[in-house]
Amino acid sequence: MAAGQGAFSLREVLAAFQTCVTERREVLLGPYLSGWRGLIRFLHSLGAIFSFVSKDAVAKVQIMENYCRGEQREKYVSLQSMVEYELANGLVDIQKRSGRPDSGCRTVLRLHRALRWLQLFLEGLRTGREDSRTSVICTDSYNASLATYHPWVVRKAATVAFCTLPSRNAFLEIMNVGTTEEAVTMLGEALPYICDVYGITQELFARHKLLDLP
Ligand code: 1PX
Repeated sequence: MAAGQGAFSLREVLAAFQTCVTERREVLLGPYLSGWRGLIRFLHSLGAIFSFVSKDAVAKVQIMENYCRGEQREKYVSLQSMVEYELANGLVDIQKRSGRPDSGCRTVLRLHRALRWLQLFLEGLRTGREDSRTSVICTDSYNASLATYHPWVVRKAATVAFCTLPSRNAFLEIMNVGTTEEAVTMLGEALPYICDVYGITQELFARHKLLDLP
């Protein structure tokens, strides 16, 4: 099915990360979360074996969307305003989790770590040889990023699910961007924006010592 006829293209999904960053180098939560929503839709199309991943991702996006629509919504316009507001009001559990609702900071941190996986994975797909295996690219990207933060059982389930991924060329095709060459070109254009969002967030969280939130 062509893009625009019901199927969706990963080009539009990744474009959300382009619109995230303002001239003042702030990361806007609206487009950031709609980027994640699009990725989760794409994940659904990869089969039920990934439902344990999408459930967790949906839950985290939902927490953030609730903050963005809630009473304090003007504090949740950007990552910068969120960090400032939550820290100033003692809303972030720094050492260990208390009975309080999950803060925006700890929730975004989980998505931020997953964005690093996405960056490595898409770069692996982009630069991979035609006959390279998506499962290997995905496992390598995961081991170099998210796996560090996951217990054994999650790592195991993830590795099993990765084995079901289609070949690199089939994967590039289901991205619905056109030919494999066009998909590779699109990835080359989109990745710098994802790297930018990742870099700004990493710097912000590092500056406020928020990179290890429980
Ligand atoms: C062209 C490529 C597009 C592919 C789209 C794929 C979208 C993937 C979305 C992944 C979002 C994962 C969020 C994980 C957040 C997390 O680390 N959560 C853990 C910690 O949370 P907690 O609240 O307890 O501190 C939680 O334990 C995680 C559980 C679920 C397992 C996460 C496995 C992540 C694997 C990532 C890649 C999967 C998709 C591969 C498809 C190509």
